[in-house]
Amino acid sequence: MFKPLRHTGTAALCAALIAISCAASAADLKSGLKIAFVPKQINNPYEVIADDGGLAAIKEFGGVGKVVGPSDAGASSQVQYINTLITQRQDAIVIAANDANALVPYLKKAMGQGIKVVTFDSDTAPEGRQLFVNQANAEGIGRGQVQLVSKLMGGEGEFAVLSATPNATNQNTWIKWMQEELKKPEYAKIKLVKIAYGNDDDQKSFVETQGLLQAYPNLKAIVAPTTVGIAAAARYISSSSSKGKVVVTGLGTPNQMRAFVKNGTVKAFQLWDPNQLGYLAGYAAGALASGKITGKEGESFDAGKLGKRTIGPQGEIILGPPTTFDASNIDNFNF
Ligand code: RAM
Repeated sequence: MFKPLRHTGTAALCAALIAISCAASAADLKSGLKIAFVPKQINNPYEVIADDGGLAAIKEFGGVGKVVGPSDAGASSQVQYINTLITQRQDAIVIAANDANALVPYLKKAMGQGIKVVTFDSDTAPEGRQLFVNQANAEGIGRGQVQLVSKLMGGEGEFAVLSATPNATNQNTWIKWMQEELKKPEYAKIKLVKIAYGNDDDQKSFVETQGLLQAYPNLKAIVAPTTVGIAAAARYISSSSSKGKVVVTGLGTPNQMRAFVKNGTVKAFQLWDPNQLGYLAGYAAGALASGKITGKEGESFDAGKLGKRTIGPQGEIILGPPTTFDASNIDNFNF
């Protein structure tokens, strides 16, 4: 009896050792890399999930990760954090940019000192970073939002967009693609009447929702391509006389939207897994700071549980297509 037991123990130990060495050699990154995540704002639940994914990736490859950033989604508020990270000689900065251009000089300064810069979620102009880890194809997100709202509105009526900040690179790009999609003849009876900005601030987004309903009495839908905006709009509408009359859709986290789907305020919305977005960005930063990649199109790197990923045009890496959530599948998701 002793022998087989000892045998099993050895086998288990070998398996464990193989697992450890495989994990270490999978990405084969430098150990002890200092990588800092700078979200759009630290108190946004979406950004928190993404940052946690980044920290998990950094831990996997033996780096030292941290998250620093402002409590408002402003570009000037991010500058002081970038400057401090430069002084601290981080190996990489992973940032969700609150403006496409305003941060570029500071990020250029970081790169000039050998710090690798990765944008994720919201990009800068390409000269401000070496890589952009995008949640999904921007054109697909924008067109997809119009396709979804059109379906929910029955193909006709007025709708408004409740966005994040006026300078948010990601929302502005998605809105541009929404407007492009709206040019198609099948949307001839749909009209985008207003783009409002809730600044990814819950209270402001709530008040903007109220303002839209007052200003546009015939409004049939609000599309909020921001997790903060959609949750605030749904909360306002769920306890107003517009419930059941005005469609609320956009991009939201299943955990924030679940109650509104269950109470009938929201029929369907979309998103990707923010944790995977941060995780992918963490690995991209690790690969860059280890000299495995330089940011050129066609280079590949190991992204842990997400497998091998390849850099596309203009240093962009795409996580994957979004998911549409509704009453039939929302309980399969927990983020
Ligand atoms: C908000 C932020 C973020 C965006 C999501 C969908 O949390 O604006 O940048 O990607 O919504």
